[in-house]
Amino acid sequence: MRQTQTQAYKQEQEQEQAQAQRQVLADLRRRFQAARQRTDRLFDWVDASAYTQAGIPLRHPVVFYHGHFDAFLFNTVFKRVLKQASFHPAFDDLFERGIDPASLADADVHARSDWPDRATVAAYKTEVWQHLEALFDRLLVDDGALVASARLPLLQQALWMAYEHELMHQETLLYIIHQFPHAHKRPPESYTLPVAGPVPDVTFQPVPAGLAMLGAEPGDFPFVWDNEQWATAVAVEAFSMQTHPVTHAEFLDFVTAGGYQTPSLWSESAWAWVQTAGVEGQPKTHPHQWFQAADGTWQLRSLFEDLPLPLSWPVYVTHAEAEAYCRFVGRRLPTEAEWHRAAYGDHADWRYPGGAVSPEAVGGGGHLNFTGWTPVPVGSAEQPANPYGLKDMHGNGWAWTATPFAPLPGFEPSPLYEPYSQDFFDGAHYVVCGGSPFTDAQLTRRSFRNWFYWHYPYTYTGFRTVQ
Ligand code: AVJ
Ligand code: FE
Repeated sequence: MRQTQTQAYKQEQEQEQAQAQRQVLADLRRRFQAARQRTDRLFDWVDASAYTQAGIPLRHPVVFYHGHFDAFLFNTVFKRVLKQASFHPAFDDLFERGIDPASLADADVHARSDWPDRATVAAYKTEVWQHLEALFDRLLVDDGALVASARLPLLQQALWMAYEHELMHQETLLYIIHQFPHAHKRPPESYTLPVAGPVPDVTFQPVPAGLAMLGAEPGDFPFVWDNEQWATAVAVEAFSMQTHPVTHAEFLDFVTAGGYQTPSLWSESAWAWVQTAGVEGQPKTHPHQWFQAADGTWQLRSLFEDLPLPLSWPVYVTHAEAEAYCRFVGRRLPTEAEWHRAAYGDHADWRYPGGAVSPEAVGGGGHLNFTGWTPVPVGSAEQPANPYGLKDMHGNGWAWTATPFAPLPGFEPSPLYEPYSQDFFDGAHYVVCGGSPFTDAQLTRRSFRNWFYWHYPYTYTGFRTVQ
């Protein structure tokens, strides 16, 4: 009697667990579908001639990214975890990994004239997608054995990984598309003229000494990348942080004061870079997306049109330029821990910006999540709560930190994707925090970490100073 009661209880528990499991999977399926709809729209913005061109000379052409999303999904979920045979091994390989070569000569090694055409890539994508839908059908409807199998946790991790990989590459794709001449792009119907706004005064907010929490505890989120493992408390001294990100107006002072011509403001390697990083290998004299019109006025190459430099928008620059600016004004970049302290204060329980409990709840705060097609005047977007009155901590541009990207204590490369983080623990990549207009809210969970190479000029990354 007792025995059967225990059994019944166990069975009931197992059923409940399976039910909860199915809900997580159903939620993930919805996320995938929404992400895919957005992805399809983004690729529609580029015309046929741009499709086979590299918007960024050191990167693959657009066609690579079109296939990469799906090759990554197929390789990770179906080949690695489910040990399924490939239906197109050549494409799985061709589209497997992006490139990050150091020079144009190295990039030539990867150059090829025989990229498959758009319809062929689209057919491959459709077939991978059918695999994914069939897998979700098995998981959600008719394959109890797979749901109960020991492989489920790894499978679920692989699915999340492919999903977040797609979200990240939506942003990559955006800053690549950004580089194409406007004639090759078609703005979405929702595109509206960018907004202007007042330039705020440069002010600072005190952030008291205390603990910053980096990384996640196991179980905090359904999925974290290897570099978020594991939670680490870092003691931070008191400091003051700039209320808003540095604006175009502030950075223009640096440009007109001769910042790009003053070696003492740059590290030795940054100065060497400035000497050749301009147009056609000339000295660099301004941020990547700026240019001077014939009458000398400063213009911004925005995603879909050129604009007179919007002075109230955040400036996007490399780490080298951000550091030079800091020397110019006698301030410095925050460390990763300082940035976290400033964003979350003593709110140990905040999982997402402003205490939101889910990425959906973040949707209403911060200029994030593809809600617009340009940056906005600093501090003008609806803001998630911040304990110190800081604006645009999340959204309107990633923020450089002074911290080289490095593992947290407890780091292990993920067996699903070993090189993901560890290839970049090289002292030349720096942590960036927050998010840009083209960052999905999913990627704003507290423990998420992003990074870029110190003189990579294309991303939607600015900075704010501390003192
Ligand atoms: C984490 C955004 C720096 O874009 O290079 C995508 C993400 N890695 N595919 C990048 C990534 C491999 C990565 N970042
Ligand atoms: Fe990738």
